Amino acid sequence: MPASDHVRREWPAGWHVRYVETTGSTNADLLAAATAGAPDRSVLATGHQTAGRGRLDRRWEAPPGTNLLVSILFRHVPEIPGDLTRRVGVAAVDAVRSTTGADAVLKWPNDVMLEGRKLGGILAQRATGGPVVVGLGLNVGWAPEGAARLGDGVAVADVLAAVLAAYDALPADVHDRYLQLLDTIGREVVVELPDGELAGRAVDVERDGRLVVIDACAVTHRIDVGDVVHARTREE
Ligand code: BT5
Repeated sequence: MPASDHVRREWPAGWHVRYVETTGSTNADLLAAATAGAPDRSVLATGHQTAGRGRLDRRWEAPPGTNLLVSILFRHVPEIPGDLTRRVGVAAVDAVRSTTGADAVLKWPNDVMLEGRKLGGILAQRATGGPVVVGLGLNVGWAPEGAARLGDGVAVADVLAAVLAAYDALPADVHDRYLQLLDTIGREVVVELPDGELAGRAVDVERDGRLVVIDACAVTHRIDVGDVVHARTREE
């Protein structure tokens, strides 16, 4: 996102948006800022990350000035902290739809997907003392091999403004909307777990965020952490 886009823009009320040209990771910066007293709904966007993080210590890649790279600090943490992550995921999908018309969806737990390819990812981390930082990377002008992007005609700052506005417009209880947007439900999936693999049908997500999968022996599994591969087309 060019700095000029940030400076001239009016952001939705109540969000404290800051932009830096380059940094290590906006999540890491905002976690530090949280400890130093940054206000609720602080938003840090950058044009470039030198150490962008994915989940499970993976990397998040984007060349300078191409994509949305942003983190949001939430001081009011709900009973189920994962609700914040799901809210940002739903807001990201709504923002993509409103700014481009593209039919984005979610893949469990919080990947933003376009036509079966990853368009964006979310990483939530908890700061010392409880506040939560939710980071969103969304491919606008660039995507790695096999991933999706929105395209050159889309302004990164417009997408960020749309994400914040969409977040403001969410219902108090976002669970049903999350389930509606979640392309994973009803699909045959393979879940890559920290200690192996599980194949089965994804049938639900519980309120605490766990994915419910029924395997071939009709055993029900509830999964906290994993990567889902959609094995074949959903049977409607
Ligand atoms: C995620 O992790 O999807 C969470 C990504 C969160 C990134 C944001 S950017 C702002 C904030 N600051 C940070 O430091 N992070 C957050 P995960 O599900 O683990 O996906 C990571 C994997 O996706 C990598 O191992 C790559 O295979 C792939 N990947 C990396 N960059 C990508 C990109 N731009 N688009 C699609 N896939 C990518």
